[in-house]
Amino acid sequence: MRVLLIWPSGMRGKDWMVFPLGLGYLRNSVPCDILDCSLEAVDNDGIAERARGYDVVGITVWGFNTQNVQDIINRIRTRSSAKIVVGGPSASLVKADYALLGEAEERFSELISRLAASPSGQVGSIPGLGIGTECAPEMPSVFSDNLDELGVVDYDALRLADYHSAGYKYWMYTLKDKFVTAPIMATRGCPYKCAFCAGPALQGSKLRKHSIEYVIATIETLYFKHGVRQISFLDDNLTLDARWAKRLCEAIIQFKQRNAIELTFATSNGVRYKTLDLELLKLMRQAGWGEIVLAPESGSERTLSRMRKDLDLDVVDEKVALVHQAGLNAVAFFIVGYPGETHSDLEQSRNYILNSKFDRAIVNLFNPIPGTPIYDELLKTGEIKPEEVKLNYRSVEALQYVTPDLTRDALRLFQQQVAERTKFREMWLKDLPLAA
Ligand code: B12
Ligand code: SF4
Repeated sequence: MRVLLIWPSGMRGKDWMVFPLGLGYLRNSVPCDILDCSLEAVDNDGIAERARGYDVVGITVWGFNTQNVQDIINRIRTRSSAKIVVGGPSASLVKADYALLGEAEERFSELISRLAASPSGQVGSIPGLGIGTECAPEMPSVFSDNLDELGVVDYDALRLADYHSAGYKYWMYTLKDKFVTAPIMATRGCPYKCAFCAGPALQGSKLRKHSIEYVIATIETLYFKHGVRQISFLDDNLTLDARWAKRLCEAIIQFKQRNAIELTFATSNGVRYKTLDLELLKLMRQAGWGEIVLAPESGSERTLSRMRKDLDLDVVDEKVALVHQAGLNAVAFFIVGYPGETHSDLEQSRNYILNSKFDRAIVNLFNPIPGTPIYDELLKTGEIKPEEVKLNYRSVEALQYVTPDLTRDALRLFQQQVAERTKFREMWLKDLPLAA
């Protein structure tokens, strides 16, 4: 079977790019070509042209590019009889021949084998597989326990060097252009159930980990072969298993000492509070972390409960103090405009942000993300419509959804009032030894 995987246009903005790490794993289980539209200037007709001659075309779908992907699919259909498979966080929102939801390495390989065996496209059932245009498949619930078996990501095949030339930076804003960066995902799965998040649906609720040896080998390749000097762990919860995380930090420290090198790390999606202790934080500092991102998300207990965040705000100050004691900066994520929020909730969040000991707050406007429990809830109540999904986190004007008790003016005012606390301090990581 000739398989083409497409990383569609829309995965790159003015100052951000999403690296196609997922395709790196998929290509380990299914031999394929990759068309990366973030790196190649090709319009949707050009993409359809490139798809000619393939038996299967797979396309990644995220919430913000569903319409674009649908257009690509429609154009491919006019030129080719390839079977079209969609995957990724928002695969269920487009109409293709097959939609394979969630983490997909093993099931994608199974699907390709079955397609090879059945020219008519009768593939039977596979967990999380939707067939045809009308189905809304259920998320699969069981995923591979042995992550190492998914193989080593070939960053050359994903054209990491071209990403660097194109200006790929991830979580580098405090360091400007000092370091060359690359992403790694060391663990998958999250046992929490925050209503605004699609993470657990995509990768399941069980925490699964690569071996420490696997992670160190990847770090080694990134450092020596690709010149990477800062690594971003994309994990939803890198430190959830604190014992494992401590062993990882110790292994990183030894690796750096053995090779007499400098390398910095980030866990930019944040870590949960519960398992953070001083020993772990000090090890992270020693391993090369400069800041820890935490996610209180709101200063209102009522909103936190609606978010199903499972977080006690009293614990937050205690943990921020530990972060500081370990010599790290503390960054905090917040969401404002969450469904059901009132002016009183906003006031509590505002006071919380203004009085907190965080070094910086990142305030995102609430967006209903397809694949999340709150999205389904808002669909059911009729507060949102599925057709148009446009995610944006900073511009109040462009917000698609504003919760009934709030107004755009109130959200704008909130942004102004906390603006001072959201600023970067240029010299934050000044104490970190900088890599050559
Ligand atoms: C890291 C990350 C980012 C990073 C990406 C950095 C990078 N990669 O270089 C950044 C910060 C750029 C980012 C941005 C955003 N992100 Co984000 N991100 C993630 C995160 C944590 C990991 C993504 C990742 O790389 N996973 C690793 C690989 C191995 O997995 P994967 O990509 O999912 O691929 C697997 C499957 O999806 C599937 N698959 C993928 N493609 C295909 C194709 C086919 C054909 C098949 C069969 C299968 C398949 O198989 C792959 C292997 O198992 C996920 C949550 C998560 N746990 O996955 C959220 C997540 C994907 N992000 C999300 C969102 C909403 C965003 C933003 C819109 C938010 C924002 N603040 O702006 C932006 C988008 C960019 C923008 N500004 O508009 C949502 C997506 C929801 C949705 N339905 O689209 C997620 C699920 C988190 C959440 N809050 O729920 N993100
Ligand atoms: S926000 Fe973080 S803790 Fe909550 S469900 Fe998503 S990944 Fe898990």
